[in-house]
Amino acid sequence: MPAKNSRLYVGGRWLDTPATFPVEDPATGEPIAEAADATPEHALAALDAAHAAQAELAASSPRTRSGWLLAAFDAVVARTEEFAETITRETGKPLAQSRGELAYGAEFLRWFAEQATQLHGDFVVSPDGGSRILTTHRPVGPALLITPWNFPLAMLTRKLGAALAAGCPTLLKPAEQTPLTAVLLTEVLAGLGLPAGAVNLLTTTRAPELSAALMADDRLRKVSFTGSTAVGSALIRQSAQHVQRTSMELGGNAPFLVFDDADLDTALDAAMLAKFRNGGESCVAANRFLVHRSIAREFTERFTQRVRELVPGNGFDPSSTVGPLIDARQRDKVHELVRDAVAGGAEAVTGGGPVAGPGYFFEPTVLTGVGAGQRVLQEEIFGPVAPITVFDTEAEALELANATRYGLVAFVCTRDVSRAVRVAEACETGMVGINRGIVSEPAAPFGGVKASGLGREGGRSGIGEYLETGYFALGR
Ligand code: TXE
Repeated sequence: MPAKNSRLYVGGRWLDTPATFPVEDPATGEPIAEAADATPEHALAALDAAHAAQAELAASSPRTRSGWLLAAFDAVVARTEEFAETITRETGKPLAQSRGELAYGAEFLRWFAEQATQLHGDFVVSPDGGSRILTTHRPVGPALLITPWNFPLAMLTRKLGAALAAGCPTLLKPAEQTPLTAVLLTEVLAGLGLPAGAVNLLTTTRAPELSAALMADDRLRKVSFTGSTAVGSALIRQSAQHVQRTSMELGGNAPFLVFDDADLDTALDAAMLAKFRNGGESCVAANRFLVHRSIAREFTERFTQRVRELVPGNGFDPSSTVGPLIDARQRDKVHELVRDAVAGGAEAVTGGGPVAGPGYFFEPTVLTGVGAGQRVLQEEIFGPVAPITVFDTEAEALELANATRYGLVAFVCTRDVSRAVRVAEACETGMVGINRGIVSEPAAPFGGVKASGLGREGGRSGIGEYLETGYFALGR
């Protein structure tokens, strides 16, 4: 695939910038394209355009917004291979997983197309019978959508679909590692006849400056962010000045609990998916495996065998099952966590270090004997590393599962339905996967509690993140 240089998209026009930045192929470390490097001035021009588009979007009919999103869904799906290749090019993930991301990401456009026409309010008679309350919805206003590099298409469509369905103009700020998928999506959207300013694209290396400039302007009404908890907290603080709405999908530290009555084949399939899909670079990746002592040996042996069969390699090679980490910084972070665990007495029963050669590959790794306080159990690993800890009782398993500041997802493997319900309810997380390794889908209200975030993306509540609820009070 030829390298493709990128431009900004502001107010319905493509813009070149004097400054550009290189986009790297993480499988080789080689540059593959130059992306436009937006300045705060570009960002404010995009906000002008979004603000100008607000009235037209707010006045558009639900059917019109639904039509745009359905057209976007069709156009994205029609270009599946181009999207999948672009995703693999800039993230390194195996092509089959990029196609999977495309299918998943596109579904948010279709889901929110349907949601746009399903907005209902309430009609309430006050308890004393003296008034009638009719609830209303209106779009929050221009929304800044800041996305990470691990799912460069799906993280955008999950936000964009909801924002456009609600009638909010958008400013897309993709991660600097993965601007090219965002450019391709914007090209698709640019051909659909949306009002100029409804979608603006700001690729940049200057995310902190751009978002600070935008949030200092009270015409920006919403920030939806997916990324690290540190940046999410900083954005929440910045949003205080103009009381802008925020949605935050932040880090995770998912426990994966395997009880002694679990079906081990099911648990192993779920474990492989929960840990190694996307090379572990996912906020819903299993971060800690908690296994009942009576099955720990068998689980560990069979899991380790499956992990040894994984093939790290270039995503364009059909035999590869695990891609590289996104950049040297992420690879070094994962390596540091593994080194720290091993120094603290853990054993790497397979893997344990970077793969020699070009690119940012890390060996699929299983760690046993990890002490409770170690960093690898406290921090989000974001890589193909699976620490296994043994427990004796359900109460101990739950205590370990909840001993984290994060609360995005937990996984529970058991054949006992009562236990599944009991444990799922006791997990301090937004989501629980029961006998499965994946929880994300457009119909589900994705999101976390504690330091994992605020708000929900997808499901019936996803669109509400972009709507203000009001009411008309009628006397009689
Ligand atoms: O995230 P950042 P990084 C976690 C994961 C990973 C760690 C660091 O543990 O190892 O975070 O990754 C933009 N104002 N997750 O450094 O910096 C940035 O340009 C406004 C979990 O890549 O949070 C990018 O678009 N924006 C996660 C986005 O924020 C800022 C996904 C994410 O980058 C900004 C990614 C600022 N001050 C990482 N600083 C998940 N929840 O899935 C950065 N950005």
